[in-house]
Amino acid sequence: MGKRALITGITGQDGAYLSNLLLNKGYEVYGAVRRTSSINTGRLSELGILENINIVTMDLSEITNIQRVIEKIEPDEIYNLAAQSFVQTSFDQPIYTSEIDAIGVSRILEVIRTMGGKSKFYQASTSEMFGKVQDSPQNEKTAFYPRSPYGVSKLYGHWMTVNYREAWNIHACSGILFNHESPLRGIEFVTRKISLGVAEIAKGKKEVISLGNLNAERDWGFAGDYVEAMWLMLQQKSPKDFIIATGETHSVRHFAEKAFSVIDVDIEWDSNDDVELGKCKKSGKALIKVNKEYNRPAETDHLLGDATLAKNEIGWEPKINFNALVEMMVKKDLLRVEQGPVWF
Ligand code: NAP
Ligand code: F7E
Repeated sequence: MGKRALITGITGQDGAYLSNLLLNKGYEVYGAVRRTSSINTGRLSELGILENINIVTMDLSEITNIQRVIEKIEPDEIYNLAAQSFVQTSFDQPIYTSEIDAIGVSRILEVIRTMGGKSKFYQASTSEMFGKVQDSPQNEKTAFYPRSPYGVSKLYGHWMTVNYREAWNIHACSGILFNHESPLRGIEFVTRKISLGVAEIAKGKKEVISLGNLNAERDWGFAGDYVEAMWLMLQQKSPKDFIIATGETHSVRHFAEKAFSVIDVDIEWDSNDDVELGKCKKSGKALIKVNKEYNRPAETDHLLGDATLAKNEIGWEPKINFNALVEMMVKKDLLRVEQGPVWF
């Protein structure tokens, strides 16, 4: 019989791609879903895998719930992808974010420890832990300096993972993943907000996309590539943490230009007024408008990852580059807008 994996956050972007990967590898996949009033398994349905997953109810705020689920399944591998993952929201809901993204990790680790430490554990750590970057590019030795309650909470989860590995000999590791995107990305994140906005503008369903800080730089990769790194990390003989990134950085401004180029629109920037605009070069029509309300109280200005260690030790490398990623996202949203409705 194949291995058993438990994935928390299975309804999210990464949960969908990781489930697909593990099912293809012959795993029995258990997906932890928290109770919501609306159905949110749309990503799993879009990949055509919902029927192949054993759905279990589990919320990271409830330790007895976590314990019962893990005791029942006895998973070989646990991938902890569940989180309040939107940085902007973490400024409004810092305590809830800590409860899930920080203490939630301790809850799972405690259950694994209590059960004798048999399940391997993957923690979804993040480049947001580098925040105000102390060095560039960032690698496994770069000092952390988180800039949001999300980043701070994830840093706690990261160090707890390291500590349970060192103190209790649990096969636990933390993947420090840089931003990864896809057509399954939530619409609140900037890349998907842009790809969907471009598609809606192309189909005459929207006039303008409102964005915040256009100059923020991110190392954007494809989520489908990144879940492979998660699996590879749990296949190591001895657990270790890795940076997962493309080694390229682009600004939000550049992402937007590239996305519009997919529908053959060239953007020129007009910052003469108070409000910066991105205009169609041909028609002069404003298609992007800067709205400072999207600015964050503290920003992560620049991220650029160095994944050399992952390449050398677990043989991981990204396959999809920046241009291909942008194109994939815009093209998928063009189809969705045409066929409607777009609901994740
Ligand atoms: P996502 O799409 O926002 O998915 C987050 C998942 O967590 C959803 O399934 C959500 O369930 C679940 N969740 C939230 N609160 C929960 C709770 N209290 N109990 C149980 N489940 C809960 O995030 P993603 O992009 O797939 O990212 C996966 C993980 O990697 C997250 O931990 C994220 O912080 C981390 N990460 C992401 C990136 C990236 O660029 N994508 C980079 C580095 C690290 P609902 O569907 O019910 O909301
Ligand atoms: O913002 C700027 C914004 O929300 C990226 C999560 O998966 O990756 C993600 O966090 C940048 C920021 O992602 C808008 O200020 C401009 O500088 O897409 P984002 P994020 O904050 O980088 C990390 C690695 C994670 O771990 C997180 O879970 O874009 N930006 N204008 C905007 N951002 C948004 N959302 N909306 C705008 O209108």
